[in-house]
Amino acid sequence: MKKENQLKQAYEIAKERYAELGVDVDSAIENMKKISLSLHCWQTDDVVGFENQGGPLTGGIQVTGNYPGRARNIDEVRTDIEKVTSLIAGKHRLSLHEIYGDFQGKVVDRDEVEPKHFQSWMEWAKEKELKLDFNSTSFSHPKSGNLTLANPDDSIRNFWIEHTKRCRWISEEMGKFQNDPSIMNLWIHDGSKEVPASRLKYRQILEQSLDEIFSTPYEHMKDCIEAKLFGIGLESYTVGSYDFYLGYGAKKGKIVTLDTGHFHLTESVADKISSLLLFTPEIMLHVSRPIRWDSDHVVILNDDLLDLTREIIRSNALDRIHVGLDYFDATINRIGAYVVGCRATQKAFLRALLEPSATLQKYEANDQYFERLALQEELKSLPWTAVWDQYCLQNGVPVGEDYIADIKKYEKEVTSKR
Ligand code: RNT
Ligand code: ZN
Repeated sequence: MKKENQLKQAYEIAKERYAELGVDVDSAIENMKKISLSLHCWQTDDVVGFENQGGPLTGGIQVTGNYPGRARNIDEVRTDIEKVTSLIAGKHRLSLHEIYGDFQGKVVDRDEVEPKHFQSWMEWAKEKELKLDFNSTSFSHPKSGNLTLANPDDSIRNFWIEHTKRCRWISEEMGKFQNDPSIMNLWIHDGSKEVPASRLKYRQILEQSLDEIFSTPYEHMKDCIEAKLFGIGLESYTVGSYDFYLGYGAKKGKIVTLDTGHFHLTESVADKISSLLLFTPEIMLHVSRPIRWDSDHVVILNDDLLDLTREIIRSNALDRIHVGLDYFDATINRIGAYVVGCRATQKAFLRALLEPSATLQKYEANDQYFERLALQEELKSLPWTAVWDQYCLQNGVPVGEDYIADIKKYEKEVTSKR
């Protein structure tokens, strides 16, 4: 109780301090309700999935580490996700990859998958008040190779077209079932280790494949397309580059996914938000943390993340943004990895919501550049942590570092026994 009173006092002081700058702290907390995180199911099990013919992870992505406690079956993934959501405020979503289907021990190839393989997921998600998003899976399969939808060999290309079409159908059924559009992300690793003789050829094939895939209109799902800089073993050329998908998305009205790990390290992903908002319908984010390359480190509260969330809030774009997470760390407690990344993302949004953006924009319009710089600098040391604590308290989730003990307990009782 004493601690709660202290937090309350700290919050009241913070509220007054922010009010001096014209910021309504209660409405910032209220606005946090608009931010649902789409949790990436693959942090629970190192992107392995439950396909009975599934081979090792391929496709230019890699998970490092072998910390004990990986989820080995659907029930374990679900229990882990339930644990994660109990430690983060708000209502969230779960993003499933096709390889996480409930195949009931049968071998279901990627061109045979159907909505029924996700029925139990839909029912479970409904019970847990989670909405589902979806992803086609073109990696970790005998037909993955270096080229899938951009493959000149029609038998392979058609296999992946069929897979992706079915995934859209599944996503549509999820959307219908949950009465809320399911967001389907399409990412393929297609590329080559050495410089190809024709860069154009494979991009033309990919464009045709996408046109075919998207030819069926749906109402309860939304398509998004994710670019990448390079994959491991495919360093010289990526068919689905950012230019490719940006052009495709702008021309055909598709959502472009921005994975924060998929750009040159000095490139600002935050800077892309305002351009995408002008030329594409909505934006899907894969919040990640690259260290020297697309290493998928656990998301932390760093400047890149703060810049990104600030851009979204400054553009007043919350209703056009989908916030997915995408990282996989198997070197530490996986639930802990999840919770740290989720909470960091929420903190970044809260800090962005606490910005007196009207004042900053007024300074800018009046050429008051010193004032603009000074205020931005001072905002960094305002008592946002008191607001964060209050947000956690109000939502009945652990305050501060209290979740660490909770996760250690879950490790002792659940994951360490796997
Ligand atoms: C890979 C992409 C992609 C994957 C997931 C598993 O570089 O980021 O989003 O991480 O589909
Ligand atoms: Zn991604």
